[in-house]
Amino acid sequence: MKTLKNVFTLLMICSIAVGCGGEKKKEEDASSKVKIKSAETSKSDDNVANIVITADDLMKFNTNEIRVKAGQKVKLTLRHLGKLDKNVMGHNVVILNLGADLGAFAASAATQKENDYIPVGTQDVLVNTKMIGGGETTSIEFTAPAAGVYDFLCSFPAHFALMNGKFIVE
Ligand SMILES: [Cu+2]
Repeated sequence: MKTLKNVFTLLMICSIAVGCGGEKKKEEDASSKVKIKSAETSKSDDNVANIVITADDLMKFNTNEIRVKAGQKVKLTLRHLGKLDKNVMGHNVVILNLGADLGAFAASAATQKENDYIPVGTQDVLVNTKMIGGGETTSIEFTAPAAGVYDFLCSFPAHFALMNGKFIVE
């Protein structure tokens, strides 16, 4: 009987300990979400750069710099934290090839609504996410190209003036 009681006590302690652990983890998750202010590179797998960029209804990315290593696998996630529709405040991330002209590309892209603002047959784009609206998230995966400083932008009309940055491959 005494043994049974001991086992029961032990079980109680275990479940309390597990319960507490769970609570703590939730708090950590919540705080890590708040901290996403710049593009973060996850170190969990050295060969995968896990980049998260956010954008909002104020026509802004949360960062103007992304850093990865040549040949590294890149998972690029764009989160639109705003509320406005894709037709009004659509956002994407377009990384241009070296040598592409940001202003010229953006001007051309602005005329291509039916193709989600990516010029048909363009040679300027290294990779791009799809265009999303408020509350949506999209991801792409690709292999980082040769070392260099690449431009990235949102190609929704007129957004590139505020929504641009450097994709730096080391
Ligand atoms: Cu945009």
